[in-house]
Amino acid sequence: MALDVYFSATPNGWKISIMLEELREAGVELPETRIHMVDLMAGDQFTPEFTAINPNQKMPALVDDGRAVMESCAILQYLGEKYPTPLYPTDERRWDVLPWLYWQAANLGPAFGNKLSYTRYINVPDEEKAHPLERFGKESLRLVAILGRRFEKHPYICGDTFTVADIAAFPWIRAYKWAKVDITTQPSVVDWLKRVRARPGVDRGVAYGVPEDEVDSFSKERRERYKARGAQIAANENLKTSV
Ligand SMILES: N[C@@H](CCC(=O)N[C@@H](CS)C(=O)NCC(=O)O)C(=O)O
Repeated sequence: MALDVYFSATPNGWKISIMLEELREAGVELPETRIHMVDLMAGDQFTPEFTAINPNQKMPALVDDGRAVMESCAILQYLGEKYPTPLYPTDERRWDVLPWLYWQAANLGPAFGNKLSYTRYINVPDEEKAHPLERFGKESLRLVAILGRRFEKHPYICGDTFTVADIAAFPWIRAYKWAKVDITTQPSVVDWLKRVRARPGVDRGVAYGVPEDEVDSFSKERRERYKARGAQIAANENLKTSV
């Protein structure tokens, strides 16, 4: 019995590493966990072996004793159900949490991801990307304001307890400078970010795949590498030739 996690050091990857560490922090004894680094620049996500695990050809993915699970938020739900802790209520209260997990997958992730991509990776003249930059920038700020309203009422997205909804949102909100989304317009979101970052499980989770001295601030070389990788993924040459 082992958990095989297919991982890269990106916001969607850190959702899973944070979940593993938060489960450990909550006292769960996980089976042997093997982390397989997915080199997105080398195109590992397009290999037949990886496609058999994740037909959508994206990282992260999980294989648990022969059961493959794709989509980061589905993996959070899978692990939450399999290893019950307050991170994911398995009774009726899961309906306080599940909609916010879907909210992250359908709203926050795509808006921040697109804003980041147009800001840093898509190499076209500024006037050609003015519309998507404005669209995804405004949408990201709208979503940050929604979170801001939540944190006026309680410390975490779904109430007084830290859950998988916080785990899903945290790595994207944490990338706000890289995506150039000014979350400081919502001080309660900045406070939440600090509150979540201070958790020992989160601290260990965000360290996966990154040198110790670059966990909270990437070196210039690493930023350049991410930019090159992002530009390559945004250009999607592999996809163009495979359809
Ligand atoms: N909705 C997916 C998104 C996964 C995703 O976009 N992963 C990116 C890295 S953060 C990826 O694998 N990109 C490679 C590619 O697009 O070729 C999830 O939440 O798991």
